Amino acid sequence: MAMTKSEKIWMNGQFVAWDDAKVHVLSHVLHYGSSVFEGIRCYNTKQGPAIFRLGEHIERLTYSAKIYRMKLPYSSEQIERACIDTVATNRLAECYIRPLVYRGYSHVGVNPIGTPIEVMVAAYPWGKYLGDDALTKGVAVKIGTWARMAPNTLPAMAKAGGNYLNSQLLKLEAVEDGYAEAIALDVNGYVSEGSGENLFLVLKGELVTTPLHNSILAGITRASVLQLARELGYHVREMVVPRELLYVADEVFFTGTAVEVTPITSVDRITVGAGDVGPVTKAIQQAFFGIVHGDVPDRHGWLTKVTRVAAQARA
Ligand code: PPE
Repeated sequence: MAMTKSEKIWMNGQFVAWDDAKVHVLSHVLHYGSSVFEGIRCYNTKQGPAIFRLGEHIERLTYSAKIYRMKLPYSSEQIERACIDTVATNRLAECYIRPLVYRGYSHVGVNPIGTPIEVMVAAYPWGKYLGDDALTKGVAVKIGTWARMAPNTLPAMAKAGGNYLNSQLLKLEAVEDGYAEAIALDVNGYVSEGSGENLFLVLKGELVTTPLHNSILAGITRASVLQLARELGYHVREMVVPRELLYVADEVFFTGTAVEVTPITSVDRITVGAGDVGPVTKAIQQAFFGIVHGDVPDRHGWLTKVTRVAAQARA
């Protein structure tokens, strides 16, 4: 599953060739997981490439950095520019954008004080997160045996590299056991989220998602889906979810930048609802893809157009 390369990566204010975007092996981040990052999608709309909710993603990046006391050497506006320019310079249309802020090379030792804060932005094509058929056919998931991190251990609100060790344990177990993904419970046994996705349930026509205090990432797709669902006239609710509610829900689906809106057709081999893509999930998918693909007007101002000419002048 090698990734598709693009030409250039933005590294600390400059574009470098993809193969030259390297760090020292004694960089703090490699030893202690000291990074914060984002995942953003750019879609090819009729009006050209457009980045989904760029401002909100970079805002979350600044929150993640703040939580870990990392002083960003660039303004939010400069990092947003770097994202736009990276898409433009690589002449990409549909792609995934990965900004990463990390503690670089100066000394080894847990104490991070004095490590340089480095920033990179890469953009590259990335297909469907859970397989080509996932969006139309749905996926089978299990409840992972690893819990999400407890409150006051690793902050779930920060999208930090180290958090993804927990995600990797969940993912490896799921794949090994023949599932597309794992859903994690929190330390109290309530439903949290997937290894890299937020979770929604449909209960008798009402849309439910787990709240921030169940160790979830405050997903930007989650917020968008909550808003779109309200606009479609659904009752929406953030609610603590016991595991067994997943088994008896009418529909269950994942949301996330990578996963988009992906239906879940079974949990622990128990069929969810009718075992296919439910009507509410379909309606949400339609509303979401309508906007990101530019087929309906961008009434919320969620899309940032990538204009090649302006970006190339800066590159
Ligand atoms: N929870 C987790 C733990 C998570 O990693 C993501 C995004 C979400 C929820 C959804 O958040 P949002 O993208 O803002 O709607 N996961 C990113 C990383 C995936 C990866 O494998 O890398 C993503 O979807 O880009």
